Amino acid sequence: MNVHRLDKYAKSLIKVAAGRIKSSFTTDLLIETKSEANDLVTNIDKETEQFFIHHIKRDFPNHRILGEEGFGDDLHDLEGYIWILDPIDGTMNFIHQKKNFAISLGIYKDGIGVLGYIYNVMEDELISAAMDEGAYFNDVRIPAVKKANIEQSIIGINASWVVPNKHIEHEGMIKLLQKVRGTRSYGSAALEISYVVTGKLDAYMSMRLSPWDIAGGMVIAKEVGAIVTNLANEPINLLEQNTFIISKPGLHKELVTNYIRLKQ
Ligand code: 2AM
Ligand code: CA
Repeated sequence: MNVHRLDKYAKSLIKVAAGRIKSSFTTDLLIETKSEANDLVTNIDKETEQFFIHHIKRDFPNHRILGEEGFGDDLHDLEGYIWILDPIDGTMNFIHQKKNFAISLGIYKDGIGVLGYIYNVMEDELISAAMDEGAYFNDVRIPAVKKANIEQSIIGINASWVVPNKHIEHEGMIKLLQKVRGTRSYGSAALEISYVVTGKLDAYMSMRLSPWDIAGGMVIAKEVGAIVTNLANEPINLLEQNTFIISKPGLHKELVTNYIRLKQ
């Protein structure tokens, strides 16, 4: 398999899928809930995933697909080529704001990240990376992330972790808020990861992300020297949900050891 050809193919599929998503704005959205009232999915999430799968299965019949909406394969291992896809990351933003959502895609071979993409559809910003070949913002090479320190950092976190909750000791989050320069929450894990790899955020963390939220971002992170682990400072498992942190160097260890106390 020629990686450059696969890269060109994946990019073109992403751009065509994005065009279809934009065209959908003229039609009524069909909105449903999944695991809970605020876990949303639309007909466009589903149609976009099916669009990818139709083309991948036709052109790469032995590749497998792990997609958020479940139209892909039922995976129990990471052997061979696997496309890990979130057709719309930030579905709530897609519905409410018609912006601030991304197509997130990672292509893995035997569990190793080969190609990664995060496409901010409405801004036409494609962050991409190929293993050992660096990361790009559209066609411009992204430099390695710089070392950060906690006092001067902007951290992506969700406000719900700062009040008592079942996942994390919120006192640690309050302590963090008082220490950092600022916090942000954008409502799309893939976009927040893209902001860390391009230096706009210094770290981003989440209590529960699925493989498709992070698979593309992990390939990109590696190419720019951003650190990715779960919140217990262990490697991510792409076959299950994980807690998650991506950080510039200089921050990661301090965040996971001094501020994050998981409850489970
Ligand atoms: P989604 O829009 O594809 O559902 C919102 O803070 C971020 O968390 C989004 O990237 C969103 O992805 C993701 N997310 C929302 N609910 C989730 C859930 N139940 N499990 C995993 N990720 C979730
Ligand atoms: Ca999604």
